[in-house]
Amino acid sequence: MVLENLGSGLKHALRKVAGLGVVDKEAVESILRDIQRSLLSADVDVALVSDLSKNIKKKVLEGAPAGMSLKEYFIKVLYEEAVSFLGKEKGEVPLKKQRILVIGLFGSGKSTSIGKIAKWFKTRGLPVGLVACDVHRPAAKDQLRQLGEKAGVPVYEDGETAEDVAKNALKKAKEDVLIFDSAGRDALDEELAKELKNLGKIILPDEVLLVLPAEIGQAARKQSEEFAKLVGITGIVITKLDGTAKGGGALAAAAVSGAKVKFIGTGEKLGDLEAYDPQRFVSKLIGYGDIQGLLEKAKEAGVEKTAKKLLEGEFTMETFYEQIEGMQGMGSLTKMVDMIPGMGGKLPKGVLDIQEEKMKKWPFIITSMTPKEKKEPELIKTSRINRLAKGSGTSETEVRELLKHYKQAKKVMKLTKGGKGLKRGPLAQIAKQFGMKM
Ligand SMILES: Nc1nc2c(ncn2[C@@H]2O[C@H](COP(=O)(O)OP(=O)(O)OP(=O)(O)O)[C@@H](O)[C@H]2O)c(=O)[nH]1
Ligand SMILES: [Mg+2]
Repeated sequence: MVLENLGSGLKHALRKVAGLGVVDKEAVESILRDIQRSLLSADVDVALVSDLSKNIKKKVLEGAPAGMSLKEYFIKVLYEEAVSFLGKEKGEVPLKKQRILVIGLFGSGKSTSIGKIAKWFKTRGLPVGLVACDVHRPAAKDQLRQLGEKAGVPVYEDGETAEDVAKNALKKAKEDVLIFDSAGRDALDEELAKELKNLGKIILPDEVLLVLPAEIGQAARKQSEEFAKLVGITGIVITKLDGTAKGGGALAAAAVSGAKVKFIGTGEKLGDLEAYDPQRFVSKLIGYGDIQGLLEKAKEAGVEKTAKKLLEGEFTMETFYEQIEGMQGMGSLTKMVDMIPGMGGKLPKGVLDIQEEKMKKWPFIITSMTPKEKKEPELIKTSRINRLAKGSGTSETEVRELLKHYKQAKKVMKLTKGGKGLKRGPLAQIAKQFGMKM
């Protein structure tokens, strides 16, 4: 199993969150300690672990956006931070005509990966050719020939030097995707850098993929940065993720090195290769269904955008409108209150019903406003109030009430810009604004 330890560590943490009674500072810290332990045992750099914990803690303690319980938000933050930690973006592999040069130190898995990548492109309908530019080790050409046979693709190997092999192949080969093997070394010394640069000048590769074995853990960062500086790389292949507990460290290190991981190798067979997508990877690692369901719930409410704006301190009638909409999207205000820890059941029923009835008309009033009025509701005075009431089929009193609530909300948001703590966070303030207590 790939990254078994890290996967079970994260799963354990998520289960713990789900089972929490109250999400307070202590609970958050205790769960973060568990996560730190499992990251450190996966050889993740201590500084990265510390940054990750700080990020998660900050986000969770700022409070959940409207429409989400804090527990759900905690899970969402854990998931998103894990994705960003292990790679942020997907390493796109275009399905087009291209030349790929594969480089890396001794035994990192270059040749094996080339066989796998050949199969990967072939299965997707592109003709592939392999070029045996490792001329240092006598058995290297034999190995590549065997890999080519297994993958069902031709191998070009004529020539004494690596440069000659490349030149001959470029003259002869007609395949869309050409993958060039190269010789490994114990270290990235000047000799290797020179050879790879020369090879690069002849091949003019679209991609230079650096192969790193997962067992080097956090050293992946340094190696990737050195290769990037000396010879230039366009992406990384992490191999042998099946055979080490240090894979998490290698992926996290690659993610901060600035180069994207394009493929991961998860075994010795030709099929043991995946185009790397951190989101899919983490989802698989911790159980796809749970996370997806949660994220969809968050999306439905459309609260993410609003929450962000609120946290940035931007507050207009539009933001206010999105808040109201987000709440109605979640069903009803009553339901939302039930989801907020510490709030459920605490309110006399009637209070909420009235608020909800009133709120239902607000979107009509707001949509009758001009863009300028939405941006600066302060402009809305007597004659405009009359117009808005008529335009939205409401009364002037109802328009005034909306404006009053908007003003109060804006005041609260200003006071709590970057609001701290659960009880004073934006969600609590919004709740208070609608007559609820936290
Ligand atoms: N378990 C596992 N083994 C792998 C993986 N990728 C490569 N290997 C093994 O690692 C060893 C070295 O692989 P090669 O492909 O020969 O490595 P190389 O970088 O071409 O080596 P040199 O050409 O000698 O520098 C072989 O025994 C492979 O079977 C992987 O993803 N998982
Ligand atoms: Mg090799």
